[in-house]
Amino acid sequence: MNRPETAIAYIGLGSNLADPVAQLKSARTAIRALKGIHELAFSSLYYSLPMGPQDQPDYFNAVIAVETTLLPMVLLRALQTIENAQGRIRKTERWGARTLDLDILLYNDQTIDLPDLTVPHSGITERAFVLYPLFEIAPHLQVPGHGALADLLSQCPLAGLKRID
Ligand code: ROI
Repeated sequence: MNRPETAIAYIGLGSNLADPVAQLKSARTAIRALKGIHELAFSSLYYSLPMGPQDQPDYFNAVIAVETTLLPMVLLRALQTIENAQGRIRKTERWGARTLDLDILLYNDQTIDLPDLTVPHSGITERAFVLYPLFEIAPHLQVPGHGALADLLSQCPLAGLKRID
């Protein structure tokens, strides 16, 4: 039987509620337990100030690299199931606090523009809490449509981001 094709995907993790560090760690465990996913690398955890509304707790962020046989929308649904299992409540307010946010940042070198999924992630170029952990595990990445990750990072202020482990 043919082996299914694999892709390399980068997933951003963020949390600012209900013990964020524990949220990120259990999200990592849940991602690793998904069928059709193999972890390649997990960044340090980062402490970051909220982007968007400031009347919410500070965030913790990380990035995981995986090899996967899951197609992008299947991966997205699997990640949403993990978000929901960890108590994510989707509010109408945009950019509010959340127990767990899992975003597909990159999927191979694909550009995806679907109603529920934009890859590369639309905020990737201006988010220090995405660029720095991504750079830690994949310093030579090219971001489709945006050039070298290293160049994006050099133009992105740290904005209070701190590596914590
Ligand atoms: N701000 C930070 N620092 N980290 C996040 O993960 C994060 N996620 C979001 C918004 C609300 C945009 N702000 C964030 O979705």
